[in-house]
Amino acid sequence: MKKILGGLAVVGALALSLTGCTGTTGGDAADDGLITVGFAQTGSESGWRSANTESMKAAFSEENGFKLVFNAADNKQEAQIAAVRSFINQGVDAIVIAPITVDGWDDVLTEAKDAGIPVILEDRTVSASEDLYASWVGLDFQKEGHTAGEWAAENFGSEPTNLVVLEGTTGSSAALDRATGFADAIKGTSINVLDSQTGDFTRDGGKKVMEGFLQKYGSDIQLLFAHNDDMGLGALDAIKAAGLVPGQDIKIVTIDAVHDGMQALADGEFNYIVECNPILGEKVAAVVKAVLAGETVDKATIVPDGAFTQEDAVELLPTRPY
Ligand code: GZL
Repeated sequence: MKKILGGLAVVGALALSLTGCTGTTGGDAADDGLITVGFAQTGSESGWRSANTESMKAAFSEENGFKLVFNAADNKQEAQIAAVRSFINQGVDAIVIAPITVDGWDDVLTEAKDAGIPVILEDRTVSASEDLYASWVGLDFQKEGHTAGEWAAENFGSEPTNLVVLEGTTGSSAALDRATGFADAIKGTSINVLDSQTGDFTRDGGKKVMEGFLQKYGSDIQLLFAHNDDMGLGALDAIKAAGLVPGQDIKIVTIDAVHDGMQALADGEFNYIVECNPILGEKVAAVVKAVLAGETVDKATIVPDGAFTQEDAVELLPTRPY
């Protein structure tokens, strides 16, 4: 009897795998009717990242038809690539990646393609060929940088002004494109870039690099551009420790508009913030479902951003969603 049951078990498994009900690769729903999605997040480096993760987990819920396998890579690309390989081996139905850096993705994206698992990028993007991913839901980082640079040019471009820059994660599309946009906007003005270094998008990184800038340039620094709020918030500690008043002695422009950044703006410690919307979950989930349904999707979906003054922050802070 045992032998026959074993035989029946083999036939059963064969039938299941042929009907694609085993959650195998190729976009079939898992046994429980849910779409299994592996999400490779960068890590938890900033307030923006926390809001983005919260948005993604809310959208990729069981109520919405998903089983989410989540990994945060501690801002290390090799860990993020390992997570994607693990998703491929698990035979998920789709993979979502918030790629830490633009380069280094061709091999693992090719492996996902060969396994028949579609990849959707969210937030940042990659330099790999577009045929290696189904779609990207993100933001116009170059425009964000340009908007910050236009504010700097309009307010400080006519007089010699010394600027320092806290760059985001080296090699990330957000840092690369924000730097390009900002530089374009201040070209031909009297703004002089004293120094520019990465703070890796973290508060601690921003504080440490700003401490170094202050030791080197002291009160010669008149303007700070931080690629995200968190590095700007870390810089506040360094500026105050140096006996200077942020927002007055050193004017500060940042990008993101997360709650703590908008609070610093309302308090007069930041002078201008360009928004970078982290609430991408619903759009990404809709793209995943469309791709798995075989629908044609746009290669890129860009979510719009705003920009805020100190007066805007006082008015908007009470009702901001993140
Ligand atoms: C931008 C995102 C950046 C944020 C940072 O879309 O990739 O990474 O600006 C975050 O706060 O760490």
